[in-house]
Amino acid sequence: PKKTHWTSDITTDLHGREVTLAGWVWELRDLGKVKFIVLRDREGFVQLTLKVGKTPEHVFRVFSELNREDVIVVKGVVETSKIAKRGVEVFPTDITILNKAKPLPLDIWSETPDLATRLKWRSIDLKRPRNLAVFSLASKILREIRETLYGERFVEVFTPKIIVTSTEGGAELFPVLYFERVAYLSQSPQLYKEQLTASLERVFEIGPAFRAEKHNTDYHLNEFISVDAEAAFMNYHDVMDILEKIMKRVVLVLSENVARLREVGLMPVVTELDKIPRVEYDEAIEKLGQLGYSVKWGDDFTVEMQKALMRFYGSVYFIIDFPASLRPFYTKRKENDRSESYDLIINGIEVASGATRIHKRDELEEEMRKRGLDPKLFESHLAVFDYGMPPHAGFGLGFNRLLTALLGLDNVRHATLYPRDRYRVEP
Ligand code: AMO
Repeated sequence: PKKTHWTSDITTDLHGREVTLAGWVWELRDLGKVKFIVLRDREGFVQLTLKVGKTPEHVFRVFSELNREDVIVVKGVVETSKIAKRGVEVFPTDITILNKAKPLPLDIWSETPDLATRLKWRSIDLKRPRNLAVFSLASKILREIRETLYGERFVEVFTPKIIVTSTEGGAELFPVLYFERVAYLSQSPQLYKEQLTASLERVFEIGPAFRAEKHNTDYHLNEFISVDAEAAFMNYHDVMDILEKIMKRVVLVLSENVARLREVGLMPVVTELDKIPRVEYDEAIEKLGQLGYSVKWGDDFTVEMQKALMRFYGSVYFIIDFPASLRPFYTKRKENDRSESYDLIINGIEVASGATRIHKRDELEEEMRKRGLDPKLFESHLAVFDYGMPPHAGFGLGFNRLLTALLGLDNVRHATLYPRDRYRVEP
């Protein structure tokens, strides 16, 4: 039997229509002559009502066998109702059990067990309405990001995840045995995306990035989804303009979905976004000084500081022109030891970072040496710069962090289907 409708499609407009639904038994209530099944699917819930005299006898027999989380297909007729949630219910004419479920090892109905227990049983935990809302939204946001980038004439690419050189600092690499040699899991598509600007001009990639960060914080994963973009003939302000376009569309999607999100207890950041402030690093230090933080020039900001800056700039802002020493070797310098770089901060969390890049081979080599990196190890990358490398700029946006920040979650693991951290490689 084919699923003709999702629970969210069942509205009063369908009064009198026959539908076929499929999903899971969320709740069973037996009031004698009237019995209720609350059916869940990804999109929400709908009430199925069984009434003596109205509902066929064989449907009652199926009801008596049902447990919560059994998988069922239901054929029935939609009717408007004064008492049912959302003003609509379905009177089943047939129910088929596709699979039985044992009692669940954790409560998904009323309690919220601790995160460790939930992650241990992650597939079951994902049935929780809040998680369904988070990950349905995640997909919608990804679509907006892709659409925006397509609109700006970017092409989507895939670069290798097995690599030989570090891009974001050597200490955070996971080694892998690659036949007779050691290779590493990619920390970022940085070098490939830059190389591709010399041919495809504007590229983006959405894929996993691996970081062997030892510290186990609320905002760090060892594998996260990175949205990387890189464009020839652009500088950092041009790519910030693109991030701004992305953010405007993302915030719009959030506001379209705000009802469902609030229903499951989430407090999304929905602010009017016009121009996202671009705050110079030096100014941020000064403002933090006013608030009593003593930050030395050359220090990075903490989450606490970034949250404090929201007082001046709202919940979404860029910090720009970081000291060059704080940024990776490929970042273009500007005067006074600053760089053409930026971070995007949402709700105090660094969600993206990017820069104009160096496109001259000799400058790039010099920056490598300054950071103790041996240019010889980067020969295959550097060679590309000899044959027509355009000026270019880009960003890397942490998708799990973006969700975390937008939804006001307290841990990035809530925005990750199957988190990988220091103590978790399963499930
Ligand atoms: P960076 O290292 O700042 O820059 O990473 C870019 C963005 O990725 C996210 N992120 C993480 N998310 C979860 N867990 C982690 N361990 C983690 N590390 C990073 C953050 C961060 O802002 N190549 C550059 C980007 C560029 O310049 O284009 C880079 O990787 O949201």
